[in-house]
Amino acid sequence: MVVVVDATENMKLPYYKKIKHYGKYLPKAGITSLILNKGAATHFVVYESQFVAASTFTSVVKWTAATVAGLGAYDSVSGATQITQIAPSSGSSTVPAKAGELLNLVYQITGAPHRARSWAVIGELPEGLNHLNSTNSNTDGITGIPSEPGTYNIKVRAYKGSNNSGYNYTKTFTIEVAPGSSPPSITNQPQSIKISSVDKVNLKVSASGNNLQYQWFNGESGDTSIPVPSATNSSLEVGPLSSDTKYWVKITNASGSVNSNTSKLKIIDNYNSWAEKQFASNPELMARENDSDEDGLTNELEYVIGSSPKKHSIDPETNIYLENSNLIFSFKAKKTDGDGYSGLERIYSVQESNDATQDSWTTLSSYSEITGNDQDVTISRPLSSSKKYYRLKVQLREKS
Ligand SMILES: [Ca+2]
Ligand SMILES: [Ca+2]
Repeated sequence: MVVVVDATENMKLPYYKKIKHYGKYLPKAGITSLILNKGAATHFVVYESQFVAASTFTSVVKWTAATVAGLGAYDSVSGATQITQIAPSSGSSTVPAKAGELLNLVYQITGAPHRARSWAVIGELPEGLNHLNSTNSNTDGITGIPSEPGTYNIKVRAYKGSNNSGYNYTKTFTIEVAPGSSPPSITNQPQSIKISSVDKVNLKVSASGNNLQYQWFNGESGDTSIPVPSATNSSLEVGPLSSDTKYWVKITNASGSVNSNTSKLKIIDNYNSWAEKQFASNPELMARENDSDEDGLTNELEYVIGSSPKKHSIDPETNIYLENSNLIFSFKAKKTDGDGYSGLERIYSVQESNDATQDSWTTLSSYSEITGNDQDVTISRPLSSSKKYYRLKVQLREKS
């Protein structure tokens, strides 16, 4: 059933009215809006403009304007039998639609000597769309809110008889469902993490929205000067990295884009990452307690003090001697440098004891936590009559 309500003539018009005639009334009636809406039944209901203004279907209002503009073209349809799209794209065999937005596809058969008694849709409709399935009407439609973007070819068929019987005429329409109008929104940001210089890590981002495209960049979020080549997925494998590195990802779809937070990868090395590099060709020598160069220093100790685990290490820079009744103790506070020390600093403390037992060591307050920067450190202590022991405590720790 086609119900036509005219703004000026209102109910005086014949209740049944072909949409074909509608264009003729349009200028006179001054109706600016035409809505085809799937109501309680499968009626096309045409509202007047005031009603549209109160409607919550803003997308319908947009559609309405296109329909009115297209009515002129529709009126030029002539004698041969054909099925023509009235809305939303008058006269076209392509039907534009958008995921998440209401589509009202209306088409009409013209030129046929008889009223169409029944209609059919052949082919799979996009999810969310329904066939209005008009009866005794030369106008039929498909309505609903498509959810999946894509291109869908369907046939609509008008039958002379009821229940899809008798002479029929078929028209193919291509429904093109464009991505929805929601710009991407990030649900899970890529994390900032600490890794060692031999690690690989997967940065991941999650976002909502249709047809998302990803591009990762180096640097602070928003800085697009250094795109990461071929980094166009929701995850990005990075590493091994030799220094702190920042990444972020831009996510785009047809409706907009969003920038992720900056993911800061802080490189903090450890014994394993140092040993992996030192013993790349002999991984069986990697154990902490190993002393493959037989200099009496375990691998772990060589790592901490900064000597090579592969050659005999002598230390000409640590000295102890007497000078003018003072005990002089000197050493070089070595900087952390090279593979395996990213993000770490070397800290020295000088300790003394009277008997060298385990709990007897105390740190000399002026020589506590000296950060190694390749500087020479000299300690002068007056000789005492009693026995004194000194030791150098060396640690690696995360740079402050
Ligand atoms: Ca050694
Ligand atoms: Ca060594």
